[in-house]
Amino acid sequence: MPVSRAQSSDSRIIAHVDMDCFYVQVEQRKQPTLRGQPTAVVQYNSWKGGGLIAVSYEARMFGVKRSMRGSEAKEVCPEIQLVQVPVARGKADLSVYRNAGSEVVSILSRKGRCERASIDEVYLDLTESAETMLAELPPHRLESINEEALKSHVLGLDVDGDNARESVRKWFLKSDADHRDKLLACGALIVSELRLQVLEETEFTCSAGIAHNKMLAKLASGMNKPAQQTVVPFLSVNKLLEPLPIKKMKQLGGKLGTSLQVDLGVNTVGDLLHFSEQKLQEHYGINTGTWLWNAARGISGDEVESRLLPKSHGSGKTFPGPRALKTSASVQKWLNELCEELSERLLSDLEQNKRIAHTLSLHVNAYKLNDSESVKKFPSKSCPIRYGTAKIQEDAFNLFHAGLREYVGSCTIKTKGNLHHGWAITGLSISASKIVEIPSGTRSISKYFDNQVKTCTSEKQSIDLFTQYDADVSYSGNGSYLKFHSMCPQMKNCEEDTGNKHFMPIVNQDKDQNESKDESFIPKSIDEQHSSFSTVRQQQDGVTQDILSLSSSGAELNQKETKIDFLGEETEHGLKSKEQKWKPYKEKGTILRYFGSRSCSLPKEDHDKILGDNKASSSSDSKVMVDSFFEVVEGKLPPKNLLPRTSTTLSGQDELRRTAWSYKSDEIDQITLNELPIEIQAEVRTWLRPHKRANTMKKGSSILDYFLPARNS
Ligand code: TTP
Repeated sequence: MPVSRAQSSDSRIIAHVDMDCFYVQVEQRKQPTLRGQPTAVVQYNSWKGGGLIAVSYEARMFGVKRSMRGSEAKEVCPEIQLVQVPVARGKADLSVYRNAGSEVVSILSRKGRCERASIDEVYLDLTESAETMLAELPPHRLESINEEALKSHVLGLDVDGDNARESVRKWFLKSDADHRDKLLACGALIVSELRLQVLEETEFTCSAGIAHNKMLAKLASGMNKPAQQTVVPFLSVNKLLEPLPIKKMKQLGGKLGTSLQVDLGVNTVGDLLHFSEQKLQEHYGINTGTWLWNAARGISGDEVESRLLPKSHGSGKTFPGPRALKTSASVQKWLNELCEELSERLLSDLEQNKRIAHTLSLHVNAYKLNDSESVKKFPSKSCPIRYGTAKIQEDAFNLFHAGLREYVGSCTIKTKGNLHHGWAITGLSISASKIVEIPSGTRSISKYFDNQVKTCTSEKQSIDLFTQYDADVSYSGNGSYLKFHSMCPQMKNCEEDTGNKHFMPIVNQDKDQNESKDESFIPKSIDEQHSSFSTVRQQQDGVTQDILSLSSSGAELNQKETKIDFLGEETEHGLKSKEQKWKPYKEKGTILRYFGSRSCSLPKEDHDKILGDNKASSSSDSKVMVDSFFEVVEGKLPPKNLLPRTSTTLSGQDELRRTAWSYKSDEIDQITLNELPIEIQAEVRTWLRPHKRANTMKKGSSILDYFLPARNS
């Protein structure tokens, strides 16, 4: 349900920019001979020429539509050029389009707060730039208005048929215009310039809407396409909204819109104006009622979020008709493909943007054989993400089985060999959401040490190490243990499941929006589905259990021990190893040298050599610690004689990791902290501040509950 937000000023200048026939433009840039020709991009599945997913404006003139298949398009437009979407892993590979979208975003973000809303759509908050322009060089003082701006459509403006541009020029130059209109005129000029820059730098055209809020800007951007922009002055809002079919409004395309039509007889936004706020609240609750009342009047307080990167990553595939998946093995095969792609994208997001995702979700479309009347949906499932392809694959498959159990009932899942009983899968989609930036602290600390530790032979390695370290610190169980081991720079090497479970505690976040156009099969509202899986524990200290219950190889894990890593419980082992942990500090004296010693420790070749030689290390303790870090990274256990001496009473890799990479923050000597630059000190203290976490876990709210046998089994 939409939520009414505090209204913000109607003097904001918001733009919505939408690329024109985006995938086609990307393909035309690759093959310039396609420019100006009727062209369409078709899906991977080549049945009947493949389904059209993007259609050029030239092809639209012949009546070609997105709903057609290639062969139908050929019938209405024989000269149409059909380009197949790139393919990888037996499915559409959208990376070229995503990257092209990023190019555009980087240009549009030059003039104001920028929110990437989908693969080819962006919202911009240009209020500040417009105000500056109005104060310094308002449009009426400009010598000329650029041609692109003069092609603007200004809603409500009386245009003189043949001389529309002259009418628009007068609107831009009107010195006694309403303040809001003057700001809009500035916004329109800025957007026209940005669109020209996009064209110049990327060769892509786009269309835009410029208004006082996101809702109106989005409505306007689609009104005049391609390569044009539409301005919505305050006084034209009602004229724009009244005739609009109710389902065309953002957030009213689904159930709520249908309910308005069916229950209240509302077919256009104008119809909605007849209902009082109170009446709407009676029907839909206080928040939604108020939201509807406002929306009908073009009032929306939604802010443009500052986000240049996608909020989630997803990979999906449909299996229509005879291609429906009917065996567990075939589901697993495809899930593996999808997870591999997802994992690669997560890693590149981590490497390029220093961002980590926290929630893995599986969405499935299915039907029951011999039960055509069943309307039960395959439930969507989520769990905390563990990085590494093999782990994501394992968790995704377990989520599938958890969903299947609910969908068909555990009694009917019995399989005989590879044969299933009673279900067919027509769509699979795996997504990663709740993506957060690794807090900037370590990144600037990394930069700091990057400059400081010039003698280091493996500087890059050390920086990576710090970055991962911070990722883990930020979400560690009780906030007082800093850990290095949960994520590793050479994440790819962690993929084989070695029994070293690298857990990612999850954090609560606002609901996400997925990039709905981004995948061949991504259910519309991942978020609704996330929320349907409300029993996923949204608290950090439950993660271990949750994942244990998901992991089919859970036997490899000692739940209690893993918890120690997260919760910082002090076991006998933990206490023993503490002495060892602090030795480098005492010996080296300062945090600076401590970090320096870590970063300068072992280049990878030396490390390999030491392992290869299987010799006891004569290096310092900190060197041993780096050795063990590499072991964890690579999923190998080092020769016993490379283990720190104090850990000989421990066994296995968990002990090794704990010995090497955990220490208690309250033992850090303030004097050593004081040796760091002021800004770094502040950041380090932020890490060290104990995080208070509410105990929000409800009884019966663990993933574990999903894996208990169904009651009726
Ligand atoms: P849209 O912005 O909806 O459409 P478009 O850019 O092709 O055309 P328009 O000029 O009318 O905006 O979608 C952006 C891209 O997303 C589109 O080029 C292809 C892809 N897409 C799909 O793959 N499947 C879909 O169902 C839709 C709607 C889009």
